[in-house]
Amino acid sequence: MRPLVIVPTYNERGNLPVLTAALLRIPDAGVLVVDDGSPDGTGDVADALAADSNGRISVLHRSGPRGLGLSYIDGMQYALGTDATVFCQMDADLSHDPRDVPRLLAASADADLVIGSRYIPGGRTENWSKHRELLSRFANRYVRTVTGLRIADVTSGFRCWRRELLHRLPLDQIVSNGYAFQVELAWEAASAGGRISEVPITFAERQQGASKLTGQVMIESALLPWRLASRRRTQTRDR
Ligand SMILES: Nc1nc2c(ncn2[C@@H]2O[C@H](COP(=O)(O)OP(=O)(O)O)[C@@H](O)[C@H]2O)c(=O)[nH]1
Ligand SMILES: [Mg+2]
Repeated sequence: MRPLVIVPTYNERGNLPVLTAALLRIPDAGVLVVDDGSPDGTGDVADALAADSNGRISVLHRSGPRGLGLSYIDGMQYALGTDATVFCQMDADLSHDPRDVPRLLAASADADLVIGSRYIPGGRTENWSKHRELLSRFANRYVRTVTGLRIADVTSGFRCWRRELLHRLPLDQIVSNGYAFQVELAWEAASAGGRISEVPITFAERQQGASKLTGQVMIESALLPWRLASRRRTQTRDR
């Protein structure tokens, strides 16, 4: 198995070196940093880490419109051009514990998409405000109700994909630019008949830097499930 961990960054210069050091301890793992021209110089930090990594870290510097979804699409397209067999995705801010990656990778032996889940038994969040946790739980329930997806943590950004599934997904047709991307790609994975499993994780709130969750991102996330539901109706009609 050759895993490649895709890490989107925007202003994560303090967190990134800690994360990559931990990821490089995983045998044969590569890291792809997708930086959106971070004003704090995360891109330069990433380049320095890459130069010192024996080729295990690569960096994609994006320009143009920034966004988590846009970064993941570029990163996944780049990743599919490498010889990696499994692709993981995780936040750079250490909310996702790099020591959990081997557990997700092991689960990918039996699943095309493994999701690190806060909302199955054994999973939890740490140091999150009550408000943030309620928002996240509500968002998950809302997405499940509108789309019919049966995933407990459908907004989680900690995932591992088998190449066979990821390369079949219509990455060039994804409409979400922001966090809604996670929901849209899970939906595409289920539509493609992918086997999806969840493993419990502890999500710890970041200690350094700031969250980029904005009002605009939340509006996109609120509307996307309805777009997905109507996409399903169109697909059913066309069949
Ligand atoms: N490349 C890129 N990364 C982003 C963008 N927005 C957020 N991120 C990264 O996505 C991950 C999750 O973002 P974060 O702000 O921590 O969201 P939160 O955990 O939901 O509060 C972190 O690694 C961020 O640096 C963006 O516009 N572009
Ligand atoms: Mg975060």
